[in-house]
Amino acid sequence: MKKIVWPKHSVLVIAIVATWLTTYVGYKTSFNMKIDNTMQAFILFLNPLSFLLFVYGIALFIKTVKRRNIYLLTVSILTSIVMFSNAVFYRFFNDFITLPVLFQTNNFRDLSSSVTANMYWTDIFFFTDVLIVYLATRMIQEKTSATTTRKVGRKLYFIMTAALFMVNLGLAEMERPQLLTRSFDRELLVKNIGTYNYHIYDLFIQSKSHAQRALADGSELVEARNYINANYKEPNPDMFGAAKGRNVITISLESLQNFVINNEMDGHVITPFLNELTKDKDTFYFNNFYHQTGLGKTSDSEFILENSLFGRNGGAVFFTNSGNTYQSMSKRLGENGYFTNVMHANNRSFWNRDIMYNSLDTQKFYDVESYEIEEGQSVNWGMKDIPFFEQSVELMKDMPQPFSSRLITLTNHYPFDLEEEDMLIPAYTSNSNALNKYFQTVRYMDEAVKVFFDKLKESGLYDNSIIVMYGDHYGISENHNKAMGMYMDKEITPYDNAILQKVPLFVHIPGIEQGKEMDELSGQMDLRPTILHLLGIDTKEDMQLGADIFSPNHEPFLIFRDGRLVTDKNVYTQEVCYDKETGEETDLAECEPFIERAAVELNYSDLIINGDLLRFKDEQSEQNPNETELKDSNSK
Ligand code: GP9
Ligand code: MN
Repeated sequence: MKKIVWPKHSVLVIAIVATWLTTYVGYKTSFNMKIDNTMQAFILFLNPLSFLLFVYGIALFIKTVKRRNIYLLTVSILTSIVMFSNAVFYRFFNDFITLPVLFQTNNFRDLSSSVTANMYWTDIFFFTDVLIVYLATRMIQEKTSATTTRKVGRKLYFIMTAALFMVNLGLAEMERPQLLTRSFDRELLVKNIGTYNYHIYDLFIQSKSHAQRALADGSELVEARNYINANYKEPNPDMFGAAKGRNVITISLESLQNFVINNEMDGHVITPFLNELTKDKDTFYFNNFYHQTGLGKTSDSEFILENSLFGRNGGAVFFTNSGNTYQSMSKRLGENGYFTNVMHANNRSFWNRDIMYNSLDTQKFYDVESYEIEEGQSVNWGMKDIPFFEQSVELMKDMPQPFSSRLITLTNHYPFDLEEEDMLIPAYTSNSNALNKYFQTVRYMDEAVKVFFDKLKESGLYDNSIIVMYGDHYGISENHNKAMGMYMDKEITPYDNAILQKVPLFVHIPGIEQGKEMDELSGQMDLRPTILHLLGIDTKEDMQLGADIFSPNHEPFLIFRDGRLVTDKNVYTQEVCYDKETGEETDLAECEPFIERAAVELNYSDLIINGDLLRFKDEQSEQNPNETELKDSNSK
């Protein structure tokens, strides 16, 4: 092919502009980033540039044209892969990729159905720049210049790049003060410093947390312990030990949000069985209870339940800190004579469970190998909930008692696929396929829970058990706001999105006859102390951030992993304080003391986990006779 002669560095300039524009168009089409003003719009446009100038600019040091072209092409491919992967990830998690997630290779294999469901053929667009760079390298012949001008030009180029980066940071700092020091919201980071710089920042943060463990000593534990002790809530004497010695069955209800409870879809009741439980005399139904998970989804909810600590801000703590020492609920139960196990018909390695359960002192994991999955018993992510529950009860019959089993359901998982025979209600009609099908899989899960209760009664285990059921996290992400708005007949605001994170909690204690609907504002962090207290196990010395929901002193204060929060009067989200009653924006001062406290609690949780501080706890309690006494009285 005859090449056209263009000025020096044309290919480099073309490559930078091509990737810059592809990135920007990618931002606008594949991510749902809220832009409030022209300055923010400008920062978003500008933010890929400094990074691209820098990486592509390295080509200026490469002497041969051939090598330089290969380098430019490689950069364009890598940046395209970064954008493409983020887009696919975003569709599912509504978030940008953070490094620890990339190391979750096991998960990615299993997640493949979600990943493929989230890959669109239009994603080929992310590689437009690769094509342009390729054509440019083939078609353009550059003029040459003298070595001296080359050197001067190079210097100037990198000075300008650094200057542009500083301008970008300066504008970002004006828009979001203390962005890099305080903010952990990935969307804000990407909006302000760009995807590429964000990934470098993420790398920095992650290595820092590795260093944190190495640097931690027992001293931070004392501070965290003082805070936790000061916030300890005495159990309600009427409830403490109300289920002493009974089996504990916790059920993680996949993606179940509270809005479906006691609600209808086009005249169809969505959760008839659970609705009955809300009025049942043996059930406490919590209608103001929130999930507190982050990127680790189900695994985060398990982590919170076990430890009453938050998961990690980036990635899943089940992966990043599976080697830590924990003081889990399973451990406490084991010390009190319980056979602790988890039942979940999925691969052992998913969410790194096999490794993490060891650290959590879970004695047995009934994974997919423990189940017989016959023809027609599998859908979507794996075994259907009904046969799963049926077989789980069979397995329970052989367990030593008292046992503690956590059953993790699966059918109501995105993308909410179901076979025709299991569709007990029709689909909804909106622009969101996910929401349309969600009602049907929720309805199926409700049926499965009913089957479980019946089987448990038949097995004779029911009377000597308590059943605690909770939604693990949201099922319908903010990407479906439009369809949700149609269903709820209102426009969904960030305030509504926060409120939509409510998941149902049922505490079913056969024979207690005091059950009622409870509206105490509470969350998953409260599960551990609540359950242990019901069993008559003291938690006063435990490093937990949640509190017993039945405690008369339980505080109405709920913190999300990302720093959003809910109190009895306000909701704080996206740096806006809302009046809880009206959903209208209100004075930030109302939220401020809580924002501060939320930061303190999240920080203690992070310190404990990143520093692996609980490994120092036993050493310290040896010097603390109080703790030893408690352990003794518990084991009696
Ligand atoms: C997988 C199941 C679902 O085993 O727990 O995980 P999720 O994607 O909901 O976190
Ligand atoms: Mn889940």
